[in-house]
Amino acid sequence: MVIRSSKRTESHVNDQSLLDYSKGSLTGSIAKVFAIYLAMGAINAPNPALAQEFRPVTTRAVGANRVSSRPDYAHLLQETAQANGWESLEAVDWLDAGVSSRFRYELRDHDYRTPGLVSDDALFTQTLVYLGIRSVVDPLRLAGEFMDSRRLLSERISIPNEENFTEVLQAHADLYFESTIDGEPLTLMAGRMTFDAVDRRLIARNRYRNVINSFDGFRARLGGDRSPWEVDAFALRPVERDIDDFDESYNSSWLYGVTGYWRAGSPNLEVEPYWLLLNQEPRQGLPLQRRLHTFGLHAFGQWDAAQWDYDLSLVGQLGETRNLPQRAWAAHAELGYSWKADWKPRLAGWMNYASGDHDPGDGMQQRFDPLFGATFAFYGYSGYFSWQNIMDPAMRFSIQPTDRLRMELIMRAFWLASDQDAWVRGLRIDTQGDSGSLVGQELDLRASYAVWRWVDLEVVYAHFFPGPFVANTGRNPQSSFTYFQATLRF
Ligand SMILES: [Ca+2]
Ligand SMILES: [Ca+2]
Repeated sequence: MVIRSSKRTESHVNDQSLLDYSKGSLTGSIAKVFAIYLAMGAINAPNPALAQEFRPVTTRAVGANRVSSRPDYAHLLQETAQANGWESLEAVDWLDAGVSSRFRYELRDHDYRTPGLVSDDALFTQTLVYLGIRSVVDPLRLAGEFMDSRRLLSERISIPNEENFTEVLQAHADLYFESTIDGEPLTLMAGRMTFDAVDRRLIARNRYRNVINSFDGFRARLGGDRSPWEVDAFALRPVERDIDDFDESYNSSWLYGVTGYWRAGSPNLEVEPYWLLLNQEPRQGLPLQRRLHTFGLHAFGQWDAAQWDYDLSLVGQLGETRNLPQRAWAAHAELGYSWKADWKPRLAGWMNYASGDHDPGDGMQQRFDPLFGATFAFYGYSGYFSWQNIMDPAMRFSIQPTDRLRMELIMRAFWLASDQDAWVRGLRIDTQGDSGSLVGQELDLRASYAVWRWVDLEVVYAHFFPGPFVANTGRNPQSSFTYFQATLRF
């Protein structure tokens, strides 16, 4: 990963210098342009394949890099065999396989997500097994993923986001065509699937959360992760989680979407427009009615030899929730600077905004709905916030002292976007708006270490400092959250 990103920077610098050369040469003689062009060609000549390969940059915003289909712990068995010297398996070039086993011990002191501000500890386990078959009966491909998520040592009531026993997380059949329009691949998928869309703020394959979102239905992808452009369209039923029984989806709830990815402007500008429609009819067990159009634009890029980076997201939402008309919006704006030093230091500042309900009596819902988005890295490790009714500026400093070690420090502050609407995850509201809007501040620390190729260790500490809104609406002790995590991959 590290090697790849530094390669990207290098090739980008080369592209830029090529550009500068040709720009400067426009004012000079044609012969000079031609000579430089020949010289560049000669330099690139030893490895034309590398020079031609398009490697768009990915965003540096925390948590916003998507995994579009196969989970990151799964690999082509041939590659795994070569890396480990398993000669008997080196010919297996048609099977993707992987096992991930994660153990996380969590300590919570005054958990604001519970009415009694419970202090508790828990051990979370998550086992994932992935198998994918490709290029045996092409264009037909098959993929399946098993998930087992458990919570031990805790006396709190069971939560479907934390526990789900022996579940089918993915099971889909694909038709894969290597080269279609403009030479781009086309993938038609049907079945149960997980994936990240755009910047993961509205549809995500969860990384921190012990139980992962999945969907049943159809998806068509034209283009791949490194294509200059890609269109991804889907019609899916969100899977409803059941701790003991098999999860199911229902015809009363459908999520439709079209997302576009334009990467030709890499590294300076990549643009991702999208439209999503969630149509959820009330039914027993899930009484919430929602019919929401969510549309937006995500843009990111780097400049100045990749030292500066930015990430912008702007989203509108129209429709209805609980039969009330809904008008809401949300945004994220981030700017980062990376120093050219061995420790790869980066300093970033950002603002998250999501509208809240202005007035409980105006017959309209203005609180943004984050759909199926991730929250952990975006809005604080404590898990007290999501992309609804917040104004959340943050500063982050990160370093990478070695290829294996990453450390970060994030300072965040949270205001209610509307002081008449709820601190949603804190389960508190003052509909009069007399309790102020500053909910509090959070300090997040994280260190992760790759012990060797099979094992990752991670430590997180988060401290929450409650503000006036918390003091004016009930008990207001400081709160902390710590975890130790080990992930084993095979
Ligand atoms: Ca289940
Ligand atoms: Ca309202």
